Amino acid sequence: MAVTFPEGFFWGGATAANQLEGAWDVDGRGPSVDDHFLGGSVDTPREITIEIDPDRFYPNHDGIDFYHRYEEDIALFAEMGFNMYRMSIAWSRIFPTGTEAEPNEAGLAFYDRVFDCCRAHGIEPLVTLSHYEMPYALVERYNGWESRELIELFERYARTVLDRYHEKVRWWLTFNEINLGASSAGALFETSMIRGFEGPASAVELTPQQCYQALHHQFVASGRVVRYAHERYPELKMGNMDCFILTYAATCDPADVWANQVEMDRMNWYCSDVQVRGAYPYYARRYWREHGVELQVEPGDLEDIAAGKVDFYTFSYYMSNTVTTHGDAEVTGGNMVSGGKNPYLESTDWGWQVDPTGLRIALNQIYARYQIPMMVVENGMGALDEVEKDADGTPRVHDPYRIDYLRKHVAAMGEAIDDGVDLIGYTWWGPIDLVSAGTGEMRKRYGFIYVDKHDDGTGDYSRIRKDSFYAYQQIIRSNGVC
Ligand code: BGP
Repeated sequence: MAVTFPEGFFWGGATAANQLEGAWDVDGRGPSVDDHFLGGSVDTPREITIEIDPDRFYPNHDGIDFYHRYEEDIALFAEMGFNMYRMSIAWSRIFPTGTEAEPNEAGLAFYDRVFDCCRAHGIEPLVTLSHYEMPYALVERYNGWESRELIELFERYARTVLDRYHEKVRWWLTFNEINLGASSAGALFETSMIRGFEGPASAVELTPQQCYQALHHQFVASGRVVRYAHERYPELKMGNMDCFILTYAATCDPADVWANQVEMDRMNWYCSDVQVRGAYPYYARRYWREHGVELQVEPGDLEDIAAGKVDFYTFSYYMSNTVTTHGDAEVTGGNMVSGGKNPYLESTDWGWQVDPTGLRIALNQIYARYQIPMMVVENGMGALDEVEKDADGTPRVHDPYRIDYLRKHVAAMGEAIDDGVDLIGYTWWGPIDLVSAGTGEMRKRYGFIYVDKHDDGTGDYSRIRKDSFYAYQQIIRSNGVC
C-alpha cells in the first residue's frame, strides 16, 4: 500500500553503547553495570555477578566491537540511506566511576569521532544520555538511582557532554525507557538498584517505594538537564523516551476495562505525563497511597520537573499485551515485563506479540494526549537468522520475517500520519545485530546487518548485509512506500 511520509522524515536505526561498543576497559572506561551481567536465554535469566570473573563470558564486554569498527558500520547505515542514527553515550567512558571531578578525555574524543563520522555521511545523531547503564561504582556506592546523590552526578555528566557536543548533536533524550522503572523487573535495568546483589536477574525484587523514589530522582535529573539545555543551547531538541507497552482489556467486562486503564496509567502514561506536562498526574496520589509509596520530595524538585518539559515525545514499540481480572490469563514474554496473551496475535520466538495495528493505536493515543512531535525510536524483531552461501560462496541471510515485520509497522506509521499524527522519525532497533539487553544473547538478532559473533564468544565480527538491508534501503529511498 502507498503511504505518505512528510518531507525530511528521519529514517534510521537505534543502538545503545553497552550493547554494541565492546572495548569495555579501553581508553580509561570504567566498568559499567551491564559489564556484570552474564548471558542468558529466553528461559534462563541473565545472572549478575558482583566481581567480574575472568573465566566467564560477559557478552557486553566485547559487544560487536563497534568501538573499533564504527566507521564501517556508519558507512553501512549511510548505504541504507539513514539520515538519523540513535545511539547512547556510555557514562563510564566519560566519568569512569561517576564521581571524578574531570571527565576522561579519551572517552570524549571517541564520541567526537563517531559524531564527525555521522555528520560526514549526512546522518543526524540522536543521543540517549542514559541507556540502561551507569558506572558500576555508583551501584556500589549509592545503589544506583535509589539515592538522590545521583541527580547531581548525572547533571555533571550531562552538562559535560552537552557542552562538548552541542554543535554536533541537536537531538537528545535523557533516559531510555524511563517508564520501566515503574516495575521491579524493569527498574532493575532502568535504575540499577542492584547493590550487593548476585544471582539471576529475575530474583531482584524492588519495592514500589524504591521504584517510585528512584523515578522521582530521574525526573528531577531529567528536568534539570532539559532546563540547562534549553537555557544554554536553545537550538537543541530535548526528548523523553518511554517503552510503550500497549495493553488491551482482554474482555469487555468493565472490570477488565478499568484494570487496563490502571495498567496504561501506571506503565505508559505516568512518566510521560511528568516529562511532557511537567507535573505529576492526578491519578498518581491514589496509586502511591495504595502501594505504600511515600515520596520524598525536596524543595525545588517540583520546579525542576516543571522546567524540564520535553520538546518531543519518543518511544519504543515492539508489541502489545492484554489485561484481565478473570483469573490467571496465559502469560507471554515481553520487553522486560511480560503480559497477557492475545489470541488474535502471533508471537516471535521470544514470545513478543507482533501487533502493527497496535503501533497505529499507540501513535494516535499518544498524540491525542500530548500534541507534540513524536518519534518511534525503537521497533524491531529479534529472530534466529541463518547464514547461507550462494553458488559463488557469497554469504547471504534471507530474513523475510523481518522484512514483513518492518513493512507492516511502516505501513501502520503511514496510517497514523494520515490520521493526522505529527510523526517525524523512525529508528529501527538494532539495525546491526548486537547483544540483547534482556537475555544477553547474540542469537536474538534484530539487524539488517548480520554480525559474525556468537553466544559462546566465537566469531570474527565480519558484517553481512541481510535481505532486509535492501528492503529498508528501498523504503527509505521511496520515503515510506512499502
Ligand atoms: C528495549 C531496549 C533496548 C533493546 C530492545 C530489545 O527495551 O531499550 O536496549 O535491547 O528493547 O530488547 P532485547 O534486547 O531484550 O531483545
